[in-house]
Amino acid sequence: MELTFSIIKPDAVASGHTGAILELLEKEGFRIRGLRMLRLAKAQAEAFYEVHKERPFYASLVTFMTEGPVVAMVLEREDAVKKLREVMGATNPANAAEGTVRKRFAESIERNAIHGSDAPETAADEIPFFFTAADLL
Ligand code: FUP
Repeated sequence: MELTFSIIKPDAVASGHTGAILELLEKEGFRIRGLRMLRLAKAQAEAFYEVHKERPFYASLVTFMTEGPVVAMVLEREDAVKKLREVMGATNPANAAEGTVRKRFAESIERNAIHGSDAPETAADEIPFFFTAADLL
């Protein structure tokens, strides 16, 4: 079993899609090991997306990620990282496959409903941003 990290982003929480996304993830075989609703502080969003610091969309992405509550979660499944990326769909919802979270719920390449770690090493870095070992049940 593998762990991955995911965030239901402010667009999807505000539009009332939290429940539908959690249901889709559970139906795809993910077990929810940790779950928290929170509003990111600017410094938290900046740190979380530090890898994109030099990209032209960084400031706008940070503003978006702090505009309202998000739902952060730790998910467990066989091949969790790769499977979550499949279930999320392409970064740009215009390119996302039918049935994926982004095809169903994303508004744009920026307001794209969900984050998922892109590698097991990334998940190991991202999980401790929001969860301690004792939080994972
Ligand atoms: P992903 O892993 O699919 O979330 O995509 P990336 O790591 O490439 O990008 C992280 C986030 O940056 C995306 F979810 C949305 C945002 N982004 C933009 O706003 N514009 C872009 O051109 C690319 C990414």
